Amino acid sequence: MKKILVTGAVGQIGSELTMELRRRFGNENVVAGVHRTKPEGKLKESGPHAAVDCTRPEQVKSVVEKFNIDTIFHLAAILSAVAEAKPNLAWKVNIDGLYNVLEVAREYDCAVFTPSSIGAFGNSTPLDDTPQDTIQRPGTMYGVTKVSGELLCDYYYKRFGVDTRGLRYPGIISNVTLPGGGTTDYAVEIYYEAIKNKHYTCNLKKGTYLDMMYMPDAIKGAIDLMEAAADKLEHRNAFNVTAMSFDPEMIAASIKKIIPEFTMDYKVDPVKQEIAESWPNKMDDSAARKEWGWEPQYNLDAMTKDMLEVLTKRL
Ligand code: AKB
Repeated sequence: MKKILVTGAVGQIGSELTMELRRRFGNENVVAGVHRTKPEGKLKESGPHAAVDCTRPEQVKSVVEKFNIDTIFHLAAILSAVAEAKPNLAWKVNIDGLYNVLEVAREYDCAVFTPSSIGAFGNSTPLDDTPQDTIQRPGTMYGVTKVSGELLCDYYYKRFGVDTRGLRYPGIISNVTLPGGGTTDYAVEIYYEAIKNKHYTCNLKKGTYLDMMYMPDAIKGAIDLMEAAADKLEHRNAFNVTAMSFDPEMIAASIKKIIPEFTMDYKVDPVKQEIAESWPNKMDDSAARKEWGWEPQYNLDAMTKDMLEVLTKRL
């Protein structure tokens, strides 16, 4: 990785991944690809940025050419709840956008990281210890695009030799940029509300277990995978990765250890609830551990402590 482009660089993962890549590979070597939202603050000042709408192939191509890019972290995507509301947009961004990126990568010999998700699974997938290789019949547009994306990336590797790699991310919890329109967003919002109001109204039911991960682990995982020895990778594009599994009661209990007066009630969003129930309770990520040394650092209480410290200072 010498010259890197991050699409979706102002998004939840992109805003932090771009800064970490700049820290490791040099500010001038990491281009923040931005679309509607313009970069601000350190993200804008610390390195180059360029307009990249992944649905416009000529724009992707011209940025890759101009900056001599060799690695693309393709993060621009529509998340699960928005994808259910706007399936047409989800297809355009998540599939046509990925196709455009892969075509440019083929032409310019770039490696490509693409996040898949727990959303790539569905009701017929085993919910507990979800195997690396298992049934994938998701019933959401997000899931359809994620499974198709995994297959498309495999195809570009096998057919054209493009160095494609990817992770099946669980819900990502972070404190820099809010997620936009996912089913797991509650696990981020709860910390902000705990600080601001000492109360949170949760939109998923008690007992809804989902895999989750703190942002530093998500970023380290993406970079470690891209730096892993190619000959060790069997599952290039769709590694199960998880750091913890919890339900709303467990995250609330973890917050209560630090803010005892915190309370939570429920107002369930039926769309998000249905999506969440079709996703694994807990994935088996042993293939990632074995093939490239995946090992998360944060469990629920360590993440809660850090989230509350950071957000207390800021809010
Ligand atoms: C979402 O909830 O849509 C995402 C995901 C798990 O892929 N956070």
